[in-house]
Amino acid sequence: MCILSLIFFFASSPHFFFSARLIKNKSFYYTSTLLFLVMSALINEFLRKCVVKVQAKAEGITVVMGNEGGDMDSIVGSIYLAYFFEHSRKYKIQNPVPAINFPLEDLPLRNDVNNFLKELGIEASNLITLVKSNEGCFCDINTAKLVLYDHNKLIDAQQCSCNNVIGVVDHHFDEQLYVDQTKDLRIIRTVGSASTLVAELYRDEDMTVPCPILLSAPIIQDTVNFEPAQKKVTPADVSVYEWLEKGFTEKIDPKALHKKLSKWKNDVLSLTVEQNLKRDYKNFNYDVHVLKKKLSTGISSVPCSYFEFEEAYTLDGIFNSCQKYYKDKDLESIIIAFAGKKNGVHSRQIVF
Ligand SMILES: [Mn+2]
Repeated sequence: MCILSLIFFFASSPHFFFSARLIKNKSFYYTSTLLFLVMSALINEFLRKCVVKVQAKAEGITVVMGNEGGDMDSIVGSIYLAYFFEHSRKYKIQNPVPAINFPLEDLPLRNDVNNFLKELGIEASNLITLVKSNEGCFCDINTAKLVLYDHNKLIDAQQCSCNNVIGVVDHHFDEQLYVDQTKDLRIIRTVGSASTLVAELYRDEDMTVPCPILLSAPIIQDTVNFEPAQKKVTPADVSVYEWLEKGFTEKIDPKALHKKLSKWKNDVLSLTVEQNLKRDYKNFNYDVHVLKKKLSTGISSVPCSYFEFEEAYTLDGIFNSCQKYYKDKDLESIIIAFAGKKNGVHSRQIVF
């Protein structure tokens, strides 16, 4: 009935007279958008329920937390892992809620995630955040149990909650931390995407994945569309993707999806300099015994060449923003690593 009324809508709109092909494409687009909305409804409902639990300070909340970088893998995978625990027969995890480990207002820095969630009709305003900001629902990890997802070591600022860790699901190098306390839930394997490990859990319990295209996105992203030359993909990523694909309501070309997500992700010149510094940022602390202090260095990776960056923001603009950023973060130095095309040739540049 919805499709019929949509067709009626197009027939009654002035666009109807343009061309039959356009009409066909448009109604197809809206039909698939509708399907996405239906599929994403389960995720939206789950996220809303989680917000209510956190706000009501429900008993024994278990936070499934993504890492500080918060890429597609961390954000999407933590939602699906929490949703999995909510319905799992095997794992008895109390009140699982997903959470991002960065301020929700920084979500637009992840253009690919932000746009894809929008496209699928997922309400990002219902994401729970572990870092206080003006947006979203804040959750205090001091009073919650924790499942670390897409990382297996708490950041320095969260170390005080290390006794709360009850599980780890991750694809990074195993730091061998919290080993005893995570003996019931410790899944650490080197695969292209941590979302592969999440999808495997659904497969093992024969559980339906809501909106499976969303869980496929980080796997496609992290394995560079399963490209062996990139040395990211493993047989497990391929196999679980093939399983997820069976749940798609329409045929998806992973190559086209990868291209679209990457284009969104690398569209950084529409951000401010400060947003670019924050976007892919890592902090390193070095103990310097002679100075009897820690030296703090920040590294920001920017996916364009320095020339494009300077053209967009001017040298003064970049300098001023860097100065402000490193004062705010209390750094001794900041390094910007650029990777982009210079005269058509891929180049890497480092600016101190
Ligand atoms: Mn990851």
